Amino acid sequence: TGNPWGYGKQDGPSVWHKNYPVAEGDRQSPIDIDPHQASHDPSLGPIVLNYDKCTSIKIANNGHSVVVEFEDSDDRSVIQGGPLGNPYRLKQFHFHWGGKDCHGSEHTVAGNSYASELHLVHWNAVKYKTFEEAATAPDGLAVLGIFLETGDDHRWLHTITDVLYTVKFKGSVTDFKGFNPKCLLPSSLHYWTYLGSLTTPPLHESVTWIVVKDPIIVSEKQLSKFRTLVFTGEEEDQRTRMENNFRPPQPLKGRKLISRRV
Ligand code: SG4
Ligand code: ZN
Repeated sequence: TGNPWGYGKQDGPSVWHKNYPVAEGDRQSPIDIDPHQASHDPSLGPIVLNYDKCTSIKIANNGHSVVVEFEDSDDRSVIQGGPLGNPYRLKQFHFHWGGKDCHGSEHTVAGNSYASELHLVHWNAVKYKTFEEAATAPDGLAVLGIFLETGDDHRWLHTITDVLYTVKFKGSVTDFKGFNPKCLLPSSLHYWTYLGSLTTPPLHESVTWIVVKDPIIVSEKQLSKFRTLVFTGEEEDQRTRMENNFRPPQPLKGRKLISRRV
């Protein structure tokens, strides 16, 4: 459907507003998180992840990122608590990353980027019938953001990086069953939360963002495997490496950023 968009000079974040005017809206994401601006809300509870019987189905290259999709016909895998009024179902997770380790995350913290950011996308199946319906509603989606920082090898990320060669090209899909994303989360889930949007077109202002403060550590070698993917399809002559698939921070426009410590 619709208009081609990407992360290049011609089709990147700076021109998205031409086809998607909401790009200049009042609750766009990502943002720069200024920890000193965040108000601490003692009534905000912990995030609870119920991913125990988690059913991943497949991994795919959609031409913008690598996505792991989940069976979401019931409440087997949900996020609840924190700012959320009810459980939200896990639909998929994907990553954003840079061409170099000095950038790649979408959210920044006090102006600093991480090498990559993992997004676990959930939808409000209590209020809405389908993901598509939820994706346009102000309280339709909840995305859990996890920063990736380079250091030692991550014990579980290889489960994903080992299959990336099977989804090198846009449109490729591989079975990926029984993966529980809990293994990719840091031990503490202290977070910042604010109301925002999808960070890619159609940029719907439907996301309750929950950005986890502690990063996970992954090696440069593990991260470099993401850069073996390409944005383009197998038949296309021009191959462009999939990297720098992140949107830069957008204006806060008076929004409140709330922090949850222990
Ligand atoms: C990435 O492009 C994902 O591949 C998309 O997932 C996702 O779209 C998009 O990012 C925006 O999500 O958490 N970064 S974000 O705001 O989840 C949606 C798919 O296209 C609608 C499956
Ligand atoms: Zn994302």
